[in-house]
Amino acid sequence: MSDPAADIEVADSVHRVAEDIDSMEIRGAATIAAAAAEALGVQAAESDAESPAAFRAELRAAARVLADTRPTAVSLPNALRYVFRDVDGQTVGELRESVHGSVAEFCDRLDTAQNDLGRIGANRLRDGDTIMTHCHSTDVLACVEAAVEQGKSLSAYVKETRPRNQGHITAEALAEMGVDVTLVVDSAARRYLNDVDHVLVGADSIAADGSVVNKIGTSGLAVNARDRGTPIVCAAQTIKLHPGTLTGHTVDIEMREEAEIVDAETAAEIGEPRVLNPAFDVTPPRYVDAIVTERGQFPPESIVTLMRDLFGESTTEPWAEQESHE
Ligand code: RI2
Repeated sequence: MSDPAADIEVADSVHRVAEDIDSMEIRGAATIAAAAAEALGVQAAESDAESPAAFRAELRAAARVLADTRPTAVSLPNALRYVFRDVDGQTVGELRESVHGSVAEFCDRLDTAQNDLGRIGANRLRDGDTIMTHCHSTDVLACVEAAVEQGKSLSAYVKETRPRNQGHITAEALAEMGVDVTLVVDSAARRYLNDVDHVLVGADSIAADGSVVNKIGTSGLAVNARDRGTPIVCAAQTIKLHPGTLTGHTVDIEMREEAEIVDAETAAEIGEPRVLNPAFDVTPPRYVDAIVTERGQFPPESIVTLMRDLFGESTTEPWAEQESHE
C-alpha cells in the first residue's frame, strides 16, 4: 500500500530548519519554538497547493518534519499546536493569510512572555547577588537583563555545560550585560555554591507534578544546591509546560550522538566503551524552590493548576492526522 503522506510536498526551507534544529544550530526551547512556527509560515508562503485540502495536508506534513527533530522541548509541539489552532479559511489564500497571522501572533506572544517573565524573575535578585547558571537559557537571561536594567549589579558562576558548552554562550551574553562572570567546569559547581545566592536554570519541559526537565546536569546541581541551602529557581515561559503529562504521559529524554562526547579515534584508543549521551535530565519538584513564568512565580507543586487553565486536557496533534488522497 502506498503512503499518501509520502507524496506531499514540504518546502526545502522547512527541511533546512528541521536539520538546523536537529543539529542544534538552532537551539534553546524558546528559539526552537519560534523557528518552528516561522517555518510553518514559510511552508504556507511557498505552497503551490491548488485546494484548501492539499494546503492543509502540506502544512501537516511540514509540522511532522519539524516535530520529529528533538523530542524533549515541548515548546516545539506547543508552538505547532498554537499555529494550527487558529488556521481557518475557505480558500488557499485565506488559509495562507491565517497561517501568517497565527505565526506572527505566536512570535509576538513569545517575546512578550519572555519580557514579562524577566521582570518577575528580576524581583528575586538583589543588588550585589551572585547567581549560578547551567547551559544557555534565554528565559534565564531575560531575568538577569531585567535586574541589570533595574540598576542591580550581579556576579555569575557559569557552568560550561558539557558536552556542547552552551555555558560559553551564557558567559558571553552575561558579560555583555555587565555581569561579572566566572566560568567553571561542571564538576566545580558544588565547590562554589556557598558563594551563590540563587541557582538559575531554564527548562525544556515542565511536567504536571512540577518536575523540571532541563539540560543534563541540572538535577545534580539542584541536589547540591539544596544540600547547601541555595535556592534553585527555574525560569520558564508557559510554552514549556508539557500538556501530555496531565494525562500520564512521560517526557521523552533525547539521546544524542556518541561523537558529541568522544571522537572515533579516542574511542578506539580507550577500548570502544559504550557511550551514553542524554541531553536532558529530570529534577524532581522537591529540589526546585520556584518556577518563574510570565504568569507569575509558582511553587513547582502548584504548576498543575496553571497547566489546566492554559491547556485543559488537550494534547491533540493536528499534524499527526492520517493523510488520505483527497
Ligand atoms: P530557553 C536548552 O536546551 C537548555 O536546556 C535550556 O535550559 C533550555 O533549552 C531552555 O532555553 P538545548 O536546546 O527557551 O541547548 O530558555 O538542548 O532559551
